[in-house]
Amino acid sequence: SPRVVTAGETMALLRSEGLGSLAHAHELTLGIGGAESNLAIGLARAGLDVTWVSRVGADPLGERVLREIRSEGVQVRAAIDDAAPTGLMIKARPTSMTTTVQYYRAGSAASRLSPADLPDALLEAADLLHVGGVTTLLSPEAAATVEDAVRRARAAGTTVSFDVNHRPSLAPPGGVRDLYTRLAAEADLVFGGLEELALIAPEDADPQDAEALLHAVADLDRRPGREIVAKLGAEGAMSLVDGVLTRHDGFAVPVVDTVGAGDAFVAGYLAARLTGGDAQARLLRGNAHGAMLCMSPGDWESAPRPADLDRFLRPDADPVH
Ligand code: KDG
Repeated sequence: SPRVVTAGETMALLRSEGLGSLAHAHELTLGIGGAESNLAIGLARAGLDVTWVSRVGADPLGERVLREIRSEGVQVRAAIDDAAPTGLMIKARPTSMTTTVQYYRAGSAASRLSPADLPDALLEAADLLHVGGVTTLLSPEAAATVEDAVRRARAAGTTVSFDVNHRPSLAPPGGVRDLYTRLAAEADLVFGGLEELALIAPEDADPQDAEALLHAVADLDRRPGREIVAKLGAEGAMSLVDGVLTRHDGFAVPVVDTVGAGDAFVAGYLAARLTGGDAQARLLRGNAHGAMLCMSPGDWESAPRPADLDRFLRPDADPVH
């Protein structure tokens, strides 16, 4: 099956199950989360061959991160860094309608990701490299790692996928427009929400106009076959490929937690693309993976296997299997 490589930070994740401020929570549940490993797990469950590159601290949380990701069938190429800790993230639900995320990741092991962490020949042998904006915000070295990975992949003819996946709270004072625009121009696939696409479109672009944004991002580099995909949340998604616009409505589901849905969308989209699905099939599968992720609290745990996806898409079919 096609080989995918991705790189990024995965943190230990503490989540309060109850409602209310962390100032009064008594219990937290321990898990893990990270945009690129969320995606890698989604692809592994879809049956694809996927490698995740990272760095964790020489600590029990790092051990937890690596064990969980490995146990999902993702190939892990992670350095264990004894000079920096594994990052941490805390998710709380102050009210039934709000989720907050707090990071303890400055100076983390993964923020020390460097171009030398990308194993020789790995990108060259892959079919697709996936990177995201958040990694570029961890440190200048992590940003250089992403740029180097993209350069190496392109030189080898490996398809490059870029999810803008911006985190305003981590953005440097100088802004991100130049770096994101450069990565988007080099990428064969670009994913983003409307506000994220507006970050890489010309500054006068209307952030409400999905179609105009898709065209603006496509115009960053006009080589044929580039796919620009707008993630529209509950509304579904829209793609522009060689001037052809395709749209697919989202699935209406009861939402528990949207964190991780964007990563699940990209995993579904890429899984369909790598297994020969057309533009409609890619958007449909992206939407389905995203919707399924929203129905339970974890950032990746409800990523579907093919049988789960089948049951979701055909809820009236015989449940016995
Ligand atoms: O996209 C989901 C992610 O937000 C989460 O799992 C952790 O990578 C993460 C981040 O930086 O927020």
